[in-house]
Amino acid sequence: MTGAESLIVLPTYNEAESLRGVLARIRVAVPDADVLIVDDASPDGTGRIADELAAGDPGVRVLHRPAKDGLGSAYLAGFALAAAEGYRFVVELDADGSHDPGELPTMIALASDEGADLVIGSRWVAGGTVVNWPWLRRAISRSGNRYARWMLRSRLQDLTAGFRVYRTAVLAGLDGAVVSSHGYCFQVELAWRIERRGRRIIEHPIAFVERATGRSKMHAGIVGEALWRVTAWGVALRSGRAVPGEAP
Ligand SMILES: Nc1nc2c(ncn2[C@@H]2O[C@H](COP(=O)(O)OP(=O)(O)OP(=O)(O)O)[C@@H](O)[C@H]2O)c(=O)[nH]1
Ligand SMILES: [Mg+2]
Repeated sequence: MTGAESLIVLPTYNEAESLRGVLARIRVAVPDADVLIVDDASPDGTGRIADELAAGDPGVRVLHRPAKDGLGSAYLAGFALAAAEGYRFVVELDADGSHDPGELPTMIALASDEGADLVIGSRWVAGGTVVNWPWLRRAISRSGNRYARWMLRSRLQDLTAGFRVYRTAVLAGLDGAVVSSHGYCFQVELAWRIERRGRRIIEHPIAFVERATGRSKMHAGIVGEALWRVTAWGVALRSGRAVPGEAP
């Protein structure tokens, strides 16, 4: 801990080719922020690279977990550390180069100066875009977001986005007992629960760039998880039953 206000959590699983470049871009964009790499024993040696990077930079730490346990739980571990150490803001950022750290000064300012509790780097608001995605991927993201928005009665355009700045205090109580999804659905669930608590959310337009190296961990199971959970929550909302994880 260096007295920084922001902790950037970088989950990694087999990102050996991109991690150095992403960290270098973070250092240029937000030199004052601290970084926590959460690596799940990546077979490609990402964890070793992370240790090397941390050895040369007092603002970088690595949390090694023994096995792949999903994006959601990696972030929850990072959020817990941010809360325990008193960081004001905690940042979600993919380690595959899809998210431009150059947006972070603006996104953090929206939280610290404009009072947003959550800033979402959004592809689907005016000014946002996706670079190098095939039409199918684009269609899944767009229609999935439209469905979730309608089902969950949300006003957010990009519920699945993984580039975010949270005021650490808004995450209090949103731990593994409440937020139980893993892939995309983790992002949907967290944004939606924060929205339902009446917190201030700003969607900041970003250009999302498809990863140039490594392999996506997206698969049909992740889309399936999101579909059935969003549907179940939407049904609970409409039937007047308590939403799982919320007090009736
Ligand atoms: N620690 C950890 N990191 C993960 C895990 N699964 C994915 N990640 C990381 O989470 C980030 C997002 O994962 P991606 O594979 O890019 O998935 P995605 O962004 O949803 O999908 P694409 O858009 O296809 O790239 C990347 O930095 C991954 O390395 C996991 O189980 N554990
Ligand atoms: Mg990605």
